Amino acid sequence: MIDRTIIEAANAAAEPGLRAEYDALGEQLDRRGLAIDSLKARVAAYGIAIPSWGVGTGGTRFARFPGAGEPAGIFDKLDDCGVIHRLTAATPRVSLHVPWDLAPAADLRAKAEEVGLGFDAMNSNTFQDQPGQASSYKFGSLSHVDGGTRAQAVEHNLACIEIGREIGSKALTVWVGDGSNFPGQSHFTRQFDRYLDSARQIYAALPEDWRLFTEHKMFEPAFYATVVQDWGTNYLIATELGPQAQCLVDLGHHAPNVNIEMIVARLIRFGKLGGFHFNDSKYGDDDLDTGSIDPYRLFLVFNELVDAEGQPGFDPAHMLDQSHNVTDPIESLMSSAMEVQRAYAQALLVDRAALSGYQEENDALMASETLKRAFRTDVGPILAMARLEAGAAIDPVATFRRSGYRAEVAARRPQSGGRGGGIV
Ligand SMILES: [Mn+2]
Repeated sequence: MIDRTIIEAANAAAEPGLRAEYDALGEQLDRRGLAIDSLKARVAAYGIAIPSWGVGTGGTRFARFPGAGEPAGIFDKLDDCGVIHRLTAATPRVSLHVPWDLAPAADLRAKAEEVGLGFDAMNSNTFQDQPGQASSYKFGSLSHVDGGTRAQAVEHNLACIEIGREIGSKALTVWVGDGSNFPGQSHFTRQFDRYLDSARQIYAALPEDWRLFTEHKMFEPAFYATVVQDWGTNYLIATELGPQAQCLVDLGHHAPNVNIEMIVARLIRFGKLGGFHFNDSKYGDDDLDTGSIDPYRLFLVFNELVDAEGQPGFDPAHMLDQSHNVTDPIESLMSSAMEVQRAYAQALLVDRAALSGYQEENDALMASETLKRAFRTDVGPILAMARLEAGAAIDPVATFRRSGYRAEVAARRPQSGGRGGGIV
C-alpha cells in the first residue's frame, strides 16, 4: 500500500496551483450558471469498477511482454486495485473473474476490506478450457451442440453466482466466445436457441436482487459469426430472459464507426442498458486505454447517461475492461478511471435546456456547439479537487511513480514469464 505521507507530501506541493485553477474555473462556470462545488460533489460520488485481470500486463495473440512485479494471484491483484483507489478515489470496487480469481470467500472479503474495496459484477469464463474439465469449449459453451457441454457451462455460471453471493456481488456478466469460423459450420437459429435455453437456466438461478448482464462482441475468437454479435441480438436475449437481464456494452465490441452513443440511448429507452466495459479502440476490439483514441465519443456516451439520470430503474454498472500491453497497468487504470470521470464531468456541463431548444428549432449548428462547449471545458481541476478532498492524489501517476510501489512489489513478486497471449 502507498503510505498516506507520500500522498500528502506530493499534494502539498501541488495544492496552491490547484486551488488557483479551481477558483478560476469556478468563476468561469459561475458565469454559465453552474456551481462548481456541486459538480465536484457529483464527480466525487462517481465510481468505476476495476477488472481484476486489468492489473496484469496484457498481450496480443502474438506475444505478451510481462512487466516487473506483476500480481501473482488474486490477493496481489487486490493490493494493486487498492493502490489505484487510494490514489484516485475513483475505483471503489473490483470485478472478479472465475476461475482466475478463485479463493475462499472469507479471505476475499477480508482482503477487500483491508484495502478498502468492494466487489462488483462476477465474470464467468466458458471461453477457455480449465485443467480437469470434462468437456471442451473448443466448439462453444452455452450454445454447444452437445448437451453435456452446455450443462457444464451452465453449472459454471451457477457456481459464479454462488461465489458472488458470498462476497456481496449483485450481478453476473456473461460473455461467451461461441460462434463459427466457416460459413455453414453452425446453424444460426438452432445455435441461438441452444444459447437461449442455457441462458434461461442461468437466469432462473439469479437471486432476486441480482442482474444478469450479457455482453455482445462482433467477432473474435469466432471469425465468421459470433452467437451474441451485436446489440440487436443482445437486446433479444435480455428481452427473452426477463426483467433482471440487461445488455452490457463494451465500447470495443462494435464495428468501426458504429454510433455507440445511439445504441446506448436505445437501450436506455427500453430499460435494457445494464452497464459498460470502458476502453478505446482504433480498429477493432483493441482494448486500448479509455479516452486514448476518441475522447469525444466517450463524452457523447456520457451525454446520454447524464440525460437519462433519474429515470426509474436507471442504474448502469460502470467498469473498465482493457488490456495494457506497453504501459504499467496501474498507471493505465488510474488514467482511464480519470478519463471516465472527466467525460462524466463534461457531460454534467451540457446546457440541456439550451440543447433541447436548439433541437426543437432544428438549429443543428448551435446544438452541436452546445455539446462542444461542454466537451472543450477543462474539468481537470474539479477532478483533482475531488481527489484532494478524498485524501487521494492530485496527480495520481506522478505520486505513484514517486512512491516506489512498483519496484517494491517487483522485489518480492515472482517474475510471471512471457508465455501465453493476452486477456481479451
Ligand atoms: Mn468486455
